[in-house]
Amino acid sequence: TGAFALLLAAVAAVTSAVPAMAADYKAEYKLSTVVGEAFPWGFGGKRWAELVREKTDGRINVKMYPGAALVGGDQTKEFTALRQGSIDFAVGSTINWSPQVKELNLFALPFLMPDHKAIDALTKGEVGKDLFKLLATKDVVPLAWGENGFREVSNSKHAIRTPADLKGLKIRVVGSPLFVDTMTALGGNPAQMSWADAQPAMATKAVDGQENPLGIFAAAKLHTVSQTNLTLWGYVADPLIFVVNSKVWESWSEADRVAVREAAEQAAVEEIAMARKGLTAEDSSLIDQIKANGVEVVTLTEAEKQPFQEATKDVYAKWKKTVGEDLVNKAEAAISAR
Ligand code: X2X
Repeated sequence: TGAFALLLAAVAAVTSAVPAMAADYKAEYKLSTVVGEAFPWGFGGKRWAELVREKTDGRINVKMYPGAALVGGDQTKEFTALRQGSIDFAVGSTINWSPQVKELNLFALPFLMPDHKAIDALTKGEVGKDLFKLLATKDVVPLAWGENGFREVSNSKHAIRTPADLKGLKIRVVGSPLFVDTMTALGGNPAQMSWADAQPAMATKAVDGQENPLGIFAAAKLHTVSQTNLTLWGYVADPLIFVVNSKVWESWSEADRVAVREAAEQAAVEEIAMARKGLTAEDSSLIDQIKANGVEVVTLTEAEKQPFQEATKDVYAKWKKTVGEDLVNKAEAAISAR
C-alpha cells in the first residue's frame, strides 16, 4: 500500500541520515601506552578511554594496552605501528616517537626547559601547533598534549652532584640517539634499552642507573631495584601526545570526532595535573614519599646545574640542527618570554 511505501521511504531516510553506520566502527579500538594505570601516563590513557566511551554512548570502545604490548614492548616502534594501523589510539612520549619524527627531539635538548612554565610555553604555544601540524601529515590526528615529566637521574652507587660523579656509571637511556650523546657528554656510560628491559637490568645490576620522571620512579618502585640515589637536575622533560590513527578518525561521524577530541583534552588536563603533583616546594608529597622509601635525594641548585649544562653545549648545538634551527629558535624565544 501507499502507507507501507511511505514507511519504507521514511526508514530509508532516517538510516541514510545516520552519518557513520555502526558497521564502520570496530568492536574494539586499541590504545597504546608504555606504562599502566598506576602511573599518571597510564591513568591518562585509561581516563581517555573511559571518557570516549561515555561521550560516544559506547559507540567507540577503547581498550588500553600498557607496556607497549602492541609492539612487543619496543616503545620506539609505537609510532610506526600507529601509522600502519595496528594501533588505533596512543598516548605516547615524544622520546619514543622521535626516532621517526626528528622534530620531537626538541624536548630532549639538554636544559632547554627550566620549569613547567617552559614546557607549557612550548606545548600551549606556536611550537605545539607547529608540531601538531607536522604530525597531522604523518597519518595521525594529534588531539592533546599530556606530560611524562622532568627526567631525574638515579643510580645504585652514590650521590650525583657533579659531572665527575657520573663517570663510570652505566645509565640506561631510551629512544633517540640524542640521549646517548647527552649522557656521554655528561660523563656517564649510556646503555640504550626499552623500559621493559630496563627494570630487570636494574634488578640484576646490569646497569647502575636510569633517568625518568618521579611519577615513574615512584610507581615503578625503583628503590626496590637498588635505585637509592636520586638527583633532581631537570635536564629534559618529555611531553605525551594523545593521537588517533587518521583512517580510524575518518571512519567516525563528526559528532564522535568531537567527542573523542574533547575526551582527549579533558583526560590530558587531568593527566598533567597528576604528573606535576607532589614535586614543588608547596607540595613535595611525591618527593617525600620517595625519601621515605630510603632514597637519598639531591636537589641541584641553579649553580650546581651549570657544569652539567656546560658539558652538553656541543650536543645541544649539534641536535639543534637535526631538530631544525627555526623550530628551536622559536622554542627558545617562547621560553624566554614565558
Ligand atoms: O622508557 C622510559 O624511560 C619511559 C617510560 O619514560 C618512556 O617511555 C619514555
